[in-house]
Amino acid sequence: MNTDDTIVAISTPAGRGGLGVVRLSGPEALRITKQVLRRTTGSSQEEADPVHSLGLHPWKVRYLELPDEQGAVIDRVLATYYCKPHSYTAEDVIEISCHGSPVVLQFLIGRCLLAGARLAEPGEFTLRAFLNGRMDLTQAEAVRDLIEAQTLYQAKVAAQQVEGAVSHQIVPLKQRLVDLISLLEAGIDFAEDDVSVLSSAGIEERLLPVEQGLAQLADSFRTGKIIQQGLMLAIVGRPNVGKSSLFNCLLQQDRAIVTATPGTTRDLVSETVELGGVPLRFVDTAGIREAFDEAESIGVRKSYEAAADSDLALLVLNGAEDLRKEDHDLLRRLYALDKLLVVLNKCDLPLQFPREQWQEAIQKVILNTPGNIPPSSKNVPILFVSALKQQGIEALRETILTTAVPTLAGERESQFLTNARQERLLQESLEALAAARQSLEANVPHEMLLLDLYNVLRPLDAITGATTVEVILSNIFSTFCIGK
Ligand SMILES: Nc1nc2c(ncn2[C@@H]2O[C@H](COP(=O)(O)OP(=O)(O)OP(=O)(O)O)[C@@H](O)[C@H]2O)c(=O)[nH]1
Ligand SMILES: [Mg+2]
Repeated sequence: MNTDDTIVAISTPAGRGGLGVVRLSGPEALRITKQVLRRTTGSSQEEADPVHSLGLHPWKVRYLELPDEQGAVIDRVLATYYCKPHSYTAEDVIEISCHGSPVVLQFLIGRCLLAGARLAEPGEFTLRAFLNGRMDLTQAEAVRDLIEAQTLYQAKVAAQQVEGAVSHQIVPLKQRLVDLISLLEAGIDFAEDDVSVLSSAGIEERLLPVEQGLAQLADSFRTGKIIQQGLMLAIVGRPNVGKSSLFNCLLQQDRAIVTATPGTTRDLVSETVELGGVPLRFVDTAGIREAFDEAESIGVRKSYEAAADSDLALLVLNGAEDLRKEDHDLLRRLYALDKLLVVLNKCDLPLQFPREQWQEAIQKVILNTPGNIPPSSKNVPILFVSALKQQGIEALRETILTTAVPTLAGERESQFLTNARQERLLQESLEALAAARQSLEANVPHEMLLLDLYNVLRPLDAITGATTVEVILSNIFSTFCIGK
């Protein structure tokens, strides 16, 4: 793809609106604009400056006309000139705000193409910004995340990354690594000079903060991924305990059918809501029991699958009845999967046991499970609610968030890694770092160790941008007094 020419595109979404914006970027942006727009009729023509014949000055908005081939006015527009290099793409950029009519916008695009512009490829404005050094890859990727954000929280995290939050964490670590590489390279290249050779302990000491920093950032992806992709929560339990009622309550809409007949819900019903900035997909499921017919038995199988696929399962129990065999079974299974949150429903009715006894009874079922349950296990959270009376729902929402996204409350947004590509590269870098450590322990020559360290560096380069040989060379020469 040519990146020296001038590109044009409609920057606002397809369809009709109050405004529609056409954007031009490239060396010919100004000339093309002069060819397609003109001063408003009746405006003073005194300013005969040939360069600014439209009166377009950097950073100024200009009221202009878009005429057709015969000179008739199609639209009156506002044009803004962003002079290079201080524009989004670091090229000359002109933004033309028209009225948001698709035919007008298409006409303007057609005129720009005739005047020598080329239609921009998807993402090309941001690609040019990247190629021209206006932003690094993490920032360019965050622009896409910002545009695609579905919650305000996602937008906030993305906006911080557009500002370079990810790079700000990676670049200093990379710098330490490059410094270490430079030291080792210098030790090899200038062995006969008095450059001191690093000891293994010295190398180890320099690697450690890099490893810790990278590992911490990679870990933050667990939370970042939740912010980006949201969570899936399955609502499971035996028939008639109030799963669909609870589902409707959490969504604040009458989405699933509720009846007094056990076995009402047959299929999975799912809906997404936002909670604390995190998109949560709740899935209502068929009540689990020995099925009466084929449809129900398929429904029950789907319930188990939903529980297995979920990030957290809300096990609904009927507080007005004793625990049954199905409850025992679900408690054990979900606890073993580490996905269990118990919701004791129908608390508006007289409870079968007082609240403390419920805790004990449930804990007993879980601990009586032979096998892999650790004895030190903490109490399972139990929420007492009434889906019918909408009681205890707010506390349930809070518990869902703190259980499923434990790190969210404490961390600053900028510390999250939300991008899967970046996380994979960080893991690659960490693997190479582990290999470097092994080489160090095996006392391999520094030439060999350097190969490992370059393997640590390469994935980081792919995240933020390349470290060239010149950078390492100039680093060597600027930080050491080689003497000759
Ligand atoms: N008293 C009381 N009744 C409730 C409560 N929640 C649900 N119910 C009633 O319990 C019955 C079953 O409710 P559903 O929400 O359909 O139960 P379900 O678990 O989805 O049932 P299935 O889809 O058959 O598995 C209905 O008559 C509800 O009105 C509650 O908190 N208190
Ligand atoms: Mg139901």
